[in-house]
Amino acid sequence: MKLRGISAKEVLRELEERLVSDMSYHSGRILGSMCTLPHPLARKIFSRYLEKNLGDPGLFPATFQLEREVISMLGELLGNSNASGIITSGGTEANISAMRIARNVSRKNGRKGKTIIVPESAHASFDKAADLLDVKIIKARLDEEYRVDVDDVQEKVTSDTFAIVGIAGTTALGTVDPIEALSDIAEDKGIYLHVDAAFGGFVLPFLEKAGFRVPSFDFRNEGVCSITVDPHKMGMAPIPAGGLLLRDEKLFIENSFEIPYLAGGKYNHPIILGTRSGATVIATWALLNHLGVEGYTKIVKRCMRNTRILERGIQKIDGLRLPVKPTMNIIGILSDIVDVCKLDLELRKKGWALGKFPEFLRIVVMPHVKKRHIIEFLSELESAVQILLASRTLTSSI
Ligand code: 0PR
Repeated sequence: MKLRGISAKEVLRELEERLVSDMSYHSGRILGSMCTLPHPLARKIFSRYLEKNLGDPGLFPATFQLEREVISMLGELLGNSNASGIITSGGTEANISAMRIARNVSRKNGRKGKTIIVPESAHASFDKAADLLDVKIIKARLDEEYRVDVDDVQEKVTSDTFAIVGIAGTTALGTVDPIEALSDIAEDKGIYLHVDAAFGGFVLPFLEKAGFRVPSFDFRNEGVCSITVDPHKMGMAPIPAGGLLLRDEKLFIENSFEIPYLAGGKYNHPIILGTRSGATVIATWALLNHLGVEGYTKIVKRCMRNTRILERGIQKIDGLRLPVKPTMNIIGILSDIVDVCKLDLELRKKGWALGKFPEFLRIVVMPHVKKRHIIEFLSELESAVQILLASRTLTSSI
């Protein structure tokens, strides 16, 4: 650290220079991210209320009230306006907290609480949860549509199982697990069911409103105990804004940590963080009110239109195919003739940043990805495939 600070102007100038190598959503070249440019209104509000700390909500009772309202709006969106919940730092914290609550519930009921069953497609946050809670994670097979195989889940359930996880919008392909069937298993065996709708929670309800056929995934399934839903993904809220909704408020209260000495008065922390952003909550409240169901439906419809353009474009390129028809604005790219790792490298050379999974590449058609970016991408994707095919022919002819 410098002994004597430099002027604010110099700092800003230096930052501008130093940060040029960061990618920008404006470029349209970030194709593999579930985050996007925050909505302009959210950006404005976020910077106005930076000091609000919901780790000590007694000091900020009005912000705390807005959080209750956000939770109630999200609950209503996800089939239960009485849901309880909290805005978290992201989907990871929400998923870890849900697994902790599930483990505690099972112990309270005199069960062993040793194992969770998640789909093979589950986000890494469940591996983190298992590690932190020191429990075993068992991964259930996927079917040919990349959804969890319910029979495999059923077979893997034992008396040690304390939670089952279903995903509504998988990280890799945006597929939705058969939550109804998982809910039946959970109810039948008395096991906690958590739904990770970190991404899909801000997409599926609006797709439904737009007339798309959407599988049932929310609290309307009786076995669903909690849902992760992240405003900082398709909700267009500033980072950090995840969300954890619980069907039963009692579970929140019973599993929180009492902090008696707070300046605002005693409060029970139900999640991992202590000090946490109130600005993000206020910004989320503002967006839910400003955009409303109609505004979000418009955004989701636009993303889906672009997804279809991308889908058709990929299908026209020889040698490429989709692993599965997109359920939402996430697309996989698979190839039987070129190595997708090499394809990814080729695209990276041209400045495109996609997600890379072992078998396929992933594109998330977020609001910052416009039609013109997709058209440009498709043309460079086709040339990248041709370059790889040409180099393959060259190698095999030597
Ligand atoms: N659940 C699901 C289904 C997710 O896809 C993710 C993150 C999480 C939970 C965890 O959410 P947080 O990252 O908020 O804790 N999915 C994205 C992914 O892994 C996260 C991400 C976002 C990665 C932007 C890259 C990026 O540029 O793809």
